[in-house]
Amino acid sequence: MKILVHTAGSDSAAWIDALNQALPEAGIDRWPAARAADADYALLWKPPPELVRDLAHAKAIFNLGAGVDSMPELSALPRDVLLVRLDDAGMAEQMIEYVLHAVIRRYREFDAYVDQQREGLWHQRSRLSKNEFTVGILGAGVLGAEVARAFVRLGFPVQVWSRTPKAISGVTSFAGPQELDSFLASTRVLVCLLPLTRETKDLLDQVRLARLPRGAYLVNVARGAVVVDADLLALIDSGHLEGATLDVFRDEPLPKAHPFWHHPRIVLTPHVSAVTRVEASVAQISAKIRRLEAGLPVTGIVDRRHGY
Ligand code: NDP
Ligand code: OXD
Repeated sequence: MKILVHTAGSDSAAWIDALNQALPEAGIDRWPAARAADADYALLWKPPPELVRDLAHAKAIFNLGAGVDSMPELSALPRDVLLVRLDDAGMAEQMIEYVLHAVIRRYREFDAYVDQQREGLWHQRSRLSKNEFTVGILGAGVLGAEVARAFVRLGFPVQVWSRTPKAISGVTSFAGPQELDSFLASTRVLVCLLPLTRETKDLLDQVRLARLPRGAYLVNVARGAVVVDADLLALIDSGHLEGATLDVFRDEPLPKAHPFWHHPRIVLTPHVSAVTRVEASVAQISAKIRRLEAGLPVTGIVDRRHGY
């Protein structure tokens, strides 16, 4: 069995070592040193189009992340080459930590207390009501559902919006474009965990963001292009939105001149909310390769009609 690895410039040695340990019977090589056309399986992150085109005879391509938006030529890939994304693989726990921090920082008004400290001001602010602090999560898949459960455990009202309805204990489900407006109108902190697809690109524009109640807050940990930057900035500057925590951007690294960098109401991080972990990912992928070799089904297959 031949396995090809391409990690888009980041060091592939750790991946190759972990794969050699997990699948000692396989031949593991880097692209372009090895030919893509000979590979049975490929582990890829941000591959160039010519690499994907040459994998027409592979059994499966494993995307080294949850989002497949950077996988080029999805439509050109033959239907019988499975495209498999990472299911959690250690990312849900990281995502929960990040989003809990961002939401609780806002809910418990830590930034206001930092300002008060700078002014030498001892003032106990009246507590915001948790019952009115509804956390609305766009996307209730592998990561969104886990983040929703974490907020339920802390006693927040939680609602999710997805393509198909969900039954998650303690969570109100909204589904489809027809229910988006009512979901937004009843959300106090909006957490975006949607994949970037034809349908979700630019979804959070002026009209959608303005449906959020005055004082709402945005946490985007999915993909930058789901949000229209200028519309977000205009709504924060007009006072309709309180601010945003952003981990992902339309262009990454975020260009130096982008107004997000120095905006007083925006907290940003460089795409770190949930990073791919080599060991957990190789354990998941190697178990899936063994299942596929045994003719068994695997989870995490990307539905190319929907693009995620
Ligand atoms: P999943 O595919 O498991 O979940 C996607 C969710 O989005 C599903 O609930 C799906 O609905 C919903 N959805 C997709 N399209 C639409 C639509 N048009 N309308 C309404 N709902 C829609 O993905 P994950 O939870 O694993 O990951 C989500 C995203 O998070 C990734 O695609 C990636 O972009 C991002 N990510 C970011 C990371 C970071 O470090 N910043 C790390 C990891 C992931 P349904 O359930 O009905 O199919
Ligand atoms: C992912 C990511 O999609 O790291 O996994 O953004």
